[in-house]
Amino acid sequence: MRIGIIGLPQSGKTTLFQLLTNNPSHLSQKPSLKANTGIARVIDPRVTKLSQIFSPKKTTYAAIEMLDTANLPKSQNKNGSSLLEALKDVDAVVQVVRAFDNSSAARPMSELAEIQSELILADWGLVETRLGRIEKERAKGANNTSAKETALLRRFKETLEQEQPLRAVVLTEEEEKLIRGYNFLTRKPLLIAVNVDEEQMRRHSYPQKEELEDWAHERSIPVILISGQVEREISQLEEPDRSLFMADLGIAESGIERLSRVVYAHLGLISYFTVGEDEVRAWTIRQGTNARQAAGKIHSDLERGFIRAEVISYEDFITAGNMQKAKEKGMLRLEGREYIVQDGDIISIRFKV
Ligand SMILES: Nc1nc2c(ncn2[C@@H]2O[C@H](COP(=O)(O)OP(=O)(O)O)[C@@H](O)[C@H]2O)c(=O)[nH]1
Ligand SMILES: [Mg+2]
Repeated sequence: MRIGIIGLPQSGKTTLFQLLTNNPSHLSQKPSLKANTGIARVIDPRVTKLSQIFSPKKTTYAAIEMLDTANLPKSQNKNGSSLLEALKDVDAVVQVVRAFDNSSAARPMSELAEIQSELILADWGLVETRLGRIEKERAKGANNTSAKETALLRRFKETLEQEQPLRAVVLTEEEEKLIRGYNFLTRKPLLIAVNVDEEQMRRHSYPQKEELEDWAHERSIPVILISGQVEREISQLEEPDRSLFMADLGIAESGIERLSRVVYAHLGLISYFTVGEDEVRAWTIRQGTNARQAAGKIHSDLERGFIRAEVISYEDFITAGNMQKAKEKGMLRLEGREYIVQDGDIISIRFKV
């Protein structure tokens, strides 16, 4: 899982990136021209709780690879190729927009629209180049792009020329396969993180809020409020001060937790857990994954030699208190390879190789 953070210079991308990846390096005051990648732990309170119960040697939270895109100079960015290159293999895009005010008045909706137009332009450039190449090939009598693909690219071109993202185009599974290799930016799932200050967080309000929310709602794009400044303070506090500060702001979880939760929901991802004295660990899978495929996440041997999965839901386990009691209460189920793994399942795989 790889997520690209985009946004205008000074919107708070690097701040968010460093908070997510726990990067202790000095938070830069200057716009950076280079891209950074790092690993963000998915803070799941269930993993924390399981770790308290099992006291394992190792606790492993799920991880998301984050990419902090550089502030590309406009000249380099004209045809969008650098942006395309940078975001080619991300699974989703988070756009940070600045609502907090430092020098000039913040205009988050305008920022959002500006960057989204750039993405549309980048995809348009890609389609245009590809169609041009197809034309050339055709002129030479050596056309090896299918009529279906060509028609689809033309349809995409029209969509983009109407300033619509490719996400708006409904595709069949076959069409989806045809264009997978292009990695179009405006087909990737998008999330918006509005970077607010403490006061805006408290009031749940910021400039252009209604406009931005309507825009996002029409497109089924999630919007989350985040505050670089507040997150920094939260991350530096110890319990119980941390909880008190968050309660005072009227928030139940940190922006980092909120962001991971929304990313998971929006991308159709869930977690299952493995537990024991050695390790308590979260595994990320797509909704609808069966037990055998889920076992393959851990090791291919477990998928190949899969016999059964011993399953208990997180809630049942917490109710029971420990595995022995859960067993006595008949809460542990034996499931076959076709069992669809549920979010929060605690699983032990029986296998033979
Ligand atoms: N007041 C305030 N300043 C912030 C917040 N988030 C980031 N900043 C500051 O805004 C500036 C730009 O942030 P940065 O993360 O470098 O933006 P980038 O150019 O998008 O990577 C830095 O000086 C940050 O310290 C916030 O929530 N509130
Ligand atoms: Mg930056």
